[in-house]
Amino acid sequence: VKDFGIEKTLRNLGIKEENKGTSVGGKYFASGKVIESISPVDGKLIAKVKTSGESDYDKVIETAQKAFQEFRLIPAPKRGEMVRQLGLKLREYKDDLGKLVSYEMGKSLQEGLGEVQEMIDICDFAVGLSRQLQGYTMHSERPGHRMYEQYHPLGVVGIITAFNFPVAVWSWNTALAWICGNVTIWKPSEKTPLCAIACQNIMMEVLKENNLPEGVSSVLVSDHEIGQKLVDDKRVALVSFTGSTRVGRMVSSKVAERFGKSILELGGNNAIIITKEADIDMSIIGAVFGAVGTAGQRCTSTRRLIIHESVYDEVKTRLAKAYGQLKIGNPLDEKNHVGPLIDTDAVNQYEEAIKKCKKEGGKFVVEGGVLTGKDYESGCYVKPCVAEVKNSYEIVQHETFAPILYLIKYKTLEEAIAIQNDVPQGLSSAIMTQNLREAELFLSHAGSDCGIANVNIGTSGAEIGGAFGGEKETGGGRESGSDAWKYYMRRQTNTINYTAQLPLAQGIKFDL
Ligand code: UN1
Repeated sequence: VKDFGIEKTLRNLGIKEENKGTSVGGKYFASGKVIESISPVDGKLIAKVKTSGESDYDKVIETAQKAFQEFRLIPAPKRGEMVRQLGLKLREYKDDLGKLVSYEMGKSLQEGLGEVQEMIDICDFAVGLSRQLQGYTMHSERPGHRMYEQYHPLGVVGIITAFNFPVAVWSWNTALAWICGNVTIWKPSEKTPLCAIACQNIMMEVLKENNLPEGVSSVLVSDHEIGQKLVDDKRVALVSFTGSTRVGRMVSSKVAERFGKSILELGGNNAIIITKEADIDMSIIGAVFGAVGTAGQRCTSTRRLIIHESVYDEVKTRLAKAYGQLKIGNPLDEKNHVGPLIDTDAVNQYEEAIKKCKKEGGKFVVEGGVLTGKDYESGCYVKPCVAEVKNSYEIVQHETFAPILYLIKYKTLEEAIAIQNDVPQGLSSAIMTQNLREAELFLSHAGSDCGIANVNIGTSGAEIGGAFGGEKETGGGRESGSDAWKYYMRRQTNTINYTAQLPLAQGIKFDL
């Protein structure tokens, strides 16, 4: 069996046989239980991690708070310089980190490298932004007065991330949080702790080389009880949470209860509408990549195809043919298109969803199933499948993190848009059409209700330059590009009187 150079990759990234899961700057704490990181690729133990315990938590928060006192005074463009250096390091470590992502999480090497590329891109974006944290100036109604607004850092930012993008989501949050003057504490998914440790090791080099306070970047590998502490902790000004709608609902209300801020990136139920005027070749590529890329474990994965009746049979036949050509196997081997699911729990959920779909009346055009035997020893490899369904099925309304694609037929575009919107989630959406009227209607206020709406592109693979996030049960948060940085700062309006009089606003007279 080829080992794809994993040993060397782990060494290069500073991953040991047993790692300490909490690191604040150069200090390590690990009084919690030991967890094992098992690769879904081959079912082998990659390394162990000693997690953080209760007693570590306060040390992390206190160090972070102390670091904030210092870090907020560093000019934003200088903080940008720190992020620039992280971007340079990520370029150096790209191959290793991409490989670790692929091996620990199971996505294809191409996609692992793509994820690291997203990290590099957001660093570049944040460097420029560090000179553009701009507020408005306004004209005061009072003579000799000046009004303007400015943005200040929040303090400690907590980042809770999911297994499916085990490195990129950290960097979308940290690159912005840092240039804005915040310090960060990352609670990664327990399913991908080594990716987090590798990122922290890289960031540590940057902090050391620049003599920056430890506590600017912390990692807290721990169970969900410690994650819950971050959510409840008044000292954590902003909680950025990526994960399920179920947990997100809890995070949202807990943080709101203490008047903290939150950014929520929750589930999606993303559809592509394929109209009668679609380029079918493009539609097939977009749909198949959207549905089977990352084994259907992106929050932007394509879950539903809403297809015009006149092209429905053609799309169905061609999809089945394309699925027949998919190669499933070790994601580090570039000849394979589809890697494993994250773990056997995910496999159970996949099987459960197929069962439910059949029970509700779904007809499978491409059958699913769990793969066994040589090269599939981890038990995490499944067949991407396609079913004809009604949008109203309970299982179709629900996000299953697996490569299951649902086909739905429509007659009018208005009906297609209504179907597309008729789910609880609102992350990503797309239309395949060469007709301007169809495209514009889809993008209009009467069109898609999602945070992302694309034309002639699939639902996944958003660029970092745009704001990323969605509506409804997706949580409403925005990360990454555009003006998402504003979430990481507090706004202050300043009015300055440079006269010797004190006129009051609204014309109020108050003479003593
Ligand atoms: C996610 O699945 O959590 O748009 C994020 C995409 C990627 C990000 C996905 N850039 O598919």
